[in-house]
Amino acid sequence: MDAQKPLNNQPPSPIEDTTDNAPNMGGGLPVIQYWAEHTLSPEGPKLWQTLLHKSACLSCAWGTGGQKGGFTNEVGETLQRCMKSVEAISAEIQPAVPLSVFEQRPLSALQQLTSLEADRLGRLSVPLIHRAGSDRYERIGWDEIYQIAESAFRQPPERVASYSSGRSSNEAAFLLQLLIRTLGSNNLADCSDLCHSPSTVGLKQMFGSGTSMVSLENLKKADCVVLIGSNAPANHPRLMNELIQLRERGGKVIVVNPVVEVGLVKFASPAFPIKSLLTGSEIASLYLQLAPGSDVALFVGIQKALLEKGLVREDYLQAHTENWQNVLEQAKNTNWDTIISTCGVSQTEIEAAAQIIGTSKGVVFAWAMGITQHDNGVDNVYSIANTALLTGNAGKEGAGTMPIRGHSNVQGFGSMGVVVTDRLKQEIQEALEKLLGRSLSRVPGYDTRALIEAADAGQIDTLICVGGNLYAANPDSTQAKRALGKINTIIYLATKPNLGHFHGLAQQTTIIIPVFNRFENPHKTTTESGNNFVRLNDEGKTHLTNADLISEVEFLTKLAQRLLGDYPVNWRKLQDTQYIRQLIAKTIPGYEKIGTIDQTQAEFTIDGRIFTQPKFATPSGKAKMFVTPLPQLQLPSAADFGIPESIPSLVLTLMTGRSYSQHNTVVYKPGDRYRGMPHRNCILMHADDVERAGFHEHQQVTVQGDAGKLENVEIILGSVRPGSALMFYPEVNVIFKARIDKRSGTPAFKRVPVVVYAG
Ligand SMILES: Nc1nc2c(c(=O)[nH]1)N[C@H]1C(S)=C(S)[C@@H](COP(=O)(O)OP(=O)(O)OC[C@H]3O[C@@H](n4cnc5c(=O)[nH]c(N)nc54)[C@H](O)[C@@H]3O)O[C@H]1N2
Ligand SMILES: Nc1nc2c(c(=O)[nH]1)N[C@H]1C(S)=C(S)[C@@H](COP(=O)(O)OP(=O)(O)OC[C@H]3O[C@@H](n4cnc5c(=O)[nH]c(N)nc54)[C@H](O)[C@@H]3O)O[C@H]1N2
Ligand code: SF4
Ligand SMILES: [Mo]
Repeated sequence: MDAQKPLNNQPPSPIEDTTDNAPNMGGGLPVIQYWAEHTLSPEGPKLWQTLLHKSACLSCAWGTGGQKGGFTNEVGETLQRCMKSVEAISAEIQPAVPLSVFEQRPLSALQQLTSLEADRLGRLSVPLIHRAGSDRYERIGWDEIYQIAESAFRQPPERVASYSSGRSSNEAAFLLQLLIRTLGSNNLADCSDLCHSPSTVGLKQMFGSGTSMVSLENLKKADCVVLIGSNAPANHPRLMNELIQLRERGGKVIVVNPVVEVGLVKFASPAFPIKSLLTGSEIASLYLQLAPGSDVALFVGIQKALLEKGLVREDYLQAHTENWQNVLEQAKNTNWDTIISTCGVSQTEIEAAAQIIGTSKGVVFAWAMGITQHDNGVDNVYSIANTALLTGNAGKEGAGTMPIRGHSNVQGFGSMGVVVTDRLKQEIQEALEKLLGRSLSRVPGYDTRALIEAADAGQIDTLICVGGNLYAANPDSTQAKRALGKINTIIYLATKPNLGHFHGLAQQTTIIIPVFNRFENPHKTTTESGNNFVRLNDEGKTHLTNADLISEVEFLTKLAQRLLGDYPVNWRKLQDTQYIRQLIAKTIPGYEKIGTIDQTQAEFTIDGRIFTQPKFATPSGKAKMFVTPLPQLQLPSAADFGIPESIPSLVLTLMTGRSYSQHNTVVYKPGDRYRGMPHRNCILMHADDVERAGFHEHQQVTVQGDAGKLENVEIILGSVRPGSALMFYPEVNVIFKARIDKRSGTPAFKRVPVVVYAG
């Protein structure tokens, strides 16, 4: 089916969309214009220097860059840096925030800043402290920092915690978990808890390995990609090159998304100036615009269609999987009406998808937040992987399951063991116990949501945040602020100021420690891409003059040494990061080659992750399949939100996510031109819904969830599925609490019930 033709009962594709000035394809000349503006500007030389620096791109986990040069991917193809990389670097090469900003502005003034304004203050360049009773941050010296930090961490282990975000290195991540675990705590919350945790949990149970089983090399051999719940044109732009090339070699792309993202219909890639840049390349061969949260129903439908068409590979299932009979039973017994009414996609379209999947030679199933950020996130992952297995598309070249990871080193953090107890690999646990000469604590530990709840209950004394923005990344910003405010001491390690530093203040002491970023660290570091490829990042230097920065590795080792002396390692020696790499080689399965990377400079694919044979890392070697109950997607009524019938209103399923120009909680530009949303306080709605409620485009409405409301929100018409809407985080996080997926701890950011009303 043609993606550009309107689908059954569905809104027209954005090609016909009349939204003011919205482009009719992703990428294209605006990207080149952005490149040109930035690389030719006064910051240009520094920007080029950084782009050419041998280190992995800061932005997403696609993992461009590294030893083969700043523009190279892991199979050696050049011209692979996208403008998101430039965006991220531009933010890091800003001048320092003048000290006067902190000395002269009370926190009440800094709290008025938007995310964009906070980021534009510049780079953090000196350590700062906020003491209870004071109305502002002030400069602090290192001796006092270490004294405060040391006494803050000398608390009962269950009352100390860390949070981390995947921009830092493997080396910092390894040290962080070693420090926290040696102290006897398992409270290692990480941004992945809010992100791909359902993928890790689900895939680990099914295949014995929680990451992508597809290498970039293998993706290039696929003839079909099913791209589910991902806005790759904005968030993983280099993946688009792979999709363009796949279409060119005759392959098919099936997109599954409640929003028709313009760049998934057509994308103009600067990497192919002649064939793609001006006219754009068609991406989706089939666009399935399902209801948010209904992916399990869609995939059970695809399984049913496969069964009915005789396209299920029973020989494969028999030989290489467990529990397949029950999965097939479920597909057989779930009737079409239930499937269609749940996901809202027609049987014809589901059958068309099944036909493509069942007859392609190699299918890669790739997904992002549209799949994981649901209260049945793990089921979503199972249902996709079940579909891969039913068609024999796991454990062979050019096929498999591929979670598209977020932050540039978020996967490295997981590999290094920055996870709560029940998600820690057995091998790492054993290696750490050997190193420590004792057992690790078996207390479960707090993941990110549990950490906020524990803090809110007054159960946390000390928190160290290695990057990130714990305050703004969480649902229910009011609760997040209150919870952080009950912690005695919070230590933030950060490169740039963000909302969390101003709103996430501890009860007694908040310290901000300015750190080097990846291309400035005085030592080599490593990172791991979402494709399981380990990058080596060269040492560098900062452009900041008179700055008092520290590396994350130096701070963590010094703190650890004060707290633990020489136990269980000589922490001071670890300031030379090659010793950390040697320790990693001995502790982390698949990472053996990192032990010699300083000598060989050889970047490598982690062993045991890429499956090109149907022999998986489970005890039996077989993939384990799981039955996936269909979700119940009822919405509350307006009355449940306390809105009387007399007020025109509409209850919708709100998806919350990123605009085109933001990196997570950090906004680079207010609008999203590809979705025609001119500023942050917009709601993207379908014309039918707007008409049904008696609203009109550009009207200002109130959007209310179960934790608060946003007023004067402008209605923008767009190609969202009727009954659903889209808004941007972090601003929207103030209005909802979010249900949590019990198995992974991940909040349902993509299915937030809200009521929209006039006034
Ligand atoms: N430029 C840039 N790059 C980034 C980031 C960034 O903020 N900016 N963030 C990084 C991080 S940490 C992450 S996790 C990734 C995020 O990358 P994505 O996952 O692509 O980002 P989101 O904006 O969360 O949007 C996901 C998509 O899911 C769709 N969706 C929503 N609900 C559903 C659903 O129920 N089912 C399906 N099938 N689809 C749904 C939305 O319409 C949207 O297109 O990007 C990484 N890269
Ligand atoms: N409503 C809603 N909420 C969401 C999501 C959603 O889709 N919808 N997505 C969730 C997802 S997928 C994620 S991953 C989280 C993101 O949550 P986080 O990872 O906690 O947030 P970021 O905005 O990525 O953190 C940005 C900050 O990291 C710091 N930083 C940058 N580089 C470095 C570095 O090299 N070292 C150190 N120490 N600090 C550095 C800077 O100070 C910067 O301000 O948000 C989650 N929240
Ligand atoms: S795709 Fe991701 S890793 Fe590659 S250059 Fe763009 S932002 Fe960086
Ligand atoms: Mo993420």
